Amino acid sequence: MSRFKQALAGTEPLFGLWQALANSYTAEICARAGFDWLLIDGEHSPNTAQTLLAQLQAVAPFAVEAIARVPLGEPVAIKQYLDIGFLTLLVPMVDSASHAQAIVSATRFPPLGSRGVASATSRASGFGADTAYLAKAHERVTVIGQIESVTALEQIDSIAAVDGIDALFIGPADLAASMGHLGNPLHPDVQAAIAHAKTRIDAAGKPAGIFALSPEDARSRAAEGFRFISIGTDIGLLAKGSQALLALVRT
Ligand code: 3PY
Ligand code: MG
Repeated sequence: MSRFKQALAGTEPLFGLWQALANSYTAEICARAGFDWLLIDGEHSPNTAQTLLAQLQAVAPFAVEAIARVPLGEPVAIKQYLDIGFLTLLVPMVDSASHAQAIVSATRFPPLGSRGVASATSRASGFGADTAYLAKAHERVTVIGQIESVTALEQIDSIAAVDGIDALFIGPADLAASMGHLGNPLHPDVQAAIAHAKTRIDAAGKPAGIFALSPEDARSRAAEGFRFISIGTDIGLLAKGSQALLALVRT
């Protein structure tokens, strides 16, 4: 079983930090802080395969799970992210069971799925040194789907039931937008939808994750039983920290 799946099966909530700076230096600093996981964002941040790889290498010495968010749930990105060595993928905008099945298929080599084969040339296989890689790769991968639209909410039971979708992560920003509350994830209707989604994910017996909107929100989400919770972003820390420092000096 993958490391992250094992951690999700434990009892302590796993706290993570969003990496949106697309930078290996800052990823290394954040890895040192002791988070359970870092989310390296290929959807909204200015990442390339090279910057993703550099961040993965920078955090490798630390006991932190490097989760990569692919730009979209399609095979080319999934293949490339797995080949460079990410073991855990967060896939945005998963709206149907058939999409979820296609995503899982893209993470497995035939006959289990449809992932294209690179073995001796992939970092994931230790550049060929790991001779068990092709046979074992699917056991090491964790696939997390994002629930972040009205359509996904309607389909949540069938999405959660897909074998190989290991966990589901609620994206409050896109969910709010999809519900007509752009920029207002704290709207009571969005909060109610999140609570409903959590009960459905629980009913499927899968771990639920969420992007918390503040430290207080993160603590409440942990108390509600969310298993993995993003508690901030690298950009937020830098922006707030730099503003606060200047405010201390410039009166
Ligand atoms: C969202 O809130 O839409 C995200 O994708 C991140 O949580
Ligand atoms: Mg989103």
